Amino acid sequence: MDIRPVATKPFAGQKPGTSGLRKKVDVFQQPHYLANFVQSIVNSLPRDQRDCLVVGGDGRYFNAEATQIILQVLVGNGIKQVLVGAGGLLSTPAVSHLIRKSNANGGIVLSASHNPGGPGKDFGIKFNNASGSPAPEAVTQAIYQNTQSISQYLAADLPPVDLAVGEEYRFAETTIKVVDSVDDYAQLMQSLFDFDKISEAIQSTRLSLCFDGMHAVTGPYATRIFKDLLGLPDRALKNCVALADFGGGHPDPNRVYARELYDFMMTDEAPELGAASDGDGDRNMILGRKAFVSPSDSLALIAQHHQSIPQFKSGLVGVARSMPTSTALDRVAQHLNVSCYETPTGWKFFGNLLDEGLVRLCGEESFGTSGDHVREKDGVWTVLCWLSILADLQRPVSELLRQHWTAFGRSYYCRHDYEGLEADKAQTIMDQLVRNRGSILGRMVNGMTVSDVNVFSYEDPVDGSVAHNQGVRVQFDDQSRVVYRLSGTGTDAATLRVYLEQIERDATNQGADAIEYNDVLGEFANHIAQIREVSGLSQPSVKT
Ligand code: VG1
Ligand code: CO
Repeated sequence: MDIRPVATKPFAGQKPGTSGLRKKVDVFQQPHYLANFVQSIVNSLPRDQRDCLVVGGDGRYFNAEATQIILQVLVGNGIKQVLVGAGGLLSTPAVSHLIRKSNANGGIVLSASHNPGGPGKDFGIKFNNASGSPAPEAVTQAIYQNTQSISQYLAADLPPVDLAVGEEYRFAETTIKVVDSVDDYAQLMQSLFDFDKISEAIQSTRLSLCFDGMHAVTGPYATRIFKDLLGLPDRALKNCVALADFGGGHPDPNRVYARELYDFMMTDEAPELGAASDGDGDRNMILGRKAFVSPSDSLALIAQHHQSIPQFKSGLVGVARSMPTSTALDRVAQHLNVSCYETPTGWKFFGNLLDEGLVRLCGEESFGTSGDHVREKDGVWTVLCWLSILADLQRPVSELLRQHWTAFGRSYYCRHDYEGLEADKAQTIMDQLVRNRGSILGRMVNGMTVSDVNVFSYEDPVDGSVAHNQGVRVQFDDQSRVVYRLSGTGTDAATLRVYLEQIERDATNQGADAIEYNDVLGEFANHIAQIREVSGLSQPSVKT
């Protein structure tokens, strides 16, 4: 077997976004494109941090071929050990755990998360550091710089590597070990939750679940954990066979794309809990019987009832949410007397807070929640949190929600996405908002007055790094707000995200639909940002 330097040239635009490098599959399929990026990851690692790397992906189209290319480059570079999930499959939280458990120097995740997969669809790659966290900006920047000056990569002429569980190979300086995709993660979950208690509630029919795997990577995880270990019946699991094109669907667990589950949960026959996960297993949607739990509320309720979750029995210490996520968490944190951090969008910003032990629970409005057991958001873990809460409190989800709103007020929350914008127009909208600050201040809607317009910057309290330009906030005198930011995960045109939050403290007004409740504010948001004038879009493409 030869190891040879391969001459190459930089590709423009290999710049990681909110969560890694995401492009159309055919972009990744170009000769050298993926190898260049992987070599740049290796180059960004100090020489003494090239001992062990984890590799795994969500199984989408091109996952198998990409895994072989990555192995060629890692062997070419003499990485001492590579741990790869069977069939090249690992959920994103499972990669994070495996990195931590095996003291690896980092890991490579192949995923475009909730974006569709298949020919002509999306693919992605990201690097996680030794603590299992998505690489911080300084590292992604170094990787990007490298891609822009690369002239060669090292590749080994490997035969096709059969990624059957238990296989172990030795090529040149490298040992490749193929690990079961689910084992380690399932063991971690068993160590964090009281499986006996949940299982007992299920057997006594006090607790039931319907989980939709959306034909994505969580299928095998859900089957092992919910069916084999907790004893839920087959009918509790829907779409749990992982497919390369996610069954043609959009593996995004929200009311639009997990419609079937949502509709079922709104019927009298629904189980106590409904849940879905995304392409790579880090997102989750939580539903009760006839109750949708917004991701921001799910985070706040997990914090409120953390005593029902064994992992958090010793207390939360601190919690964190991304800036656009609703302030429901802040009110619970205040009540619990723990600190609450506000970070930019993207899980990488939670890494330092978790590593320092400043926070134990984090979440984002985009259907992401997790704790200090890994450094990624974690879909199946969130479902186990809810099963623990329900097994312990024995109250329906709808009642827990109502009780939360009565005690803390309800953040009526929703997000309007304007998709398919030309990049310069999207930027114009953002720039104008800041420029027109003076004329936006003092404007009124729904009896609320705009009291501030500002651009969010974040200084990391641990390493002092600063992230500028993380979205524009329009704040009202009653703590309601509108946030604008541009998506960093798309693969073609720009998406403008408009986040709407209104806080209702009157318990008699807390039963409305959040999307309808925010429609007037959404129109106001379109108007003050001149979205219609600049882009021609008078309505958002998606409301979630
Ligand atoms: C979106 C979400 C963000 C999330 C990111 C990755 O980013 O808004 O909260 O962290 O996706 O999630 P953006 O830049 O498009 O708004 V996943 O499940 O794709 O790893
Ligand atoms: Co995801």
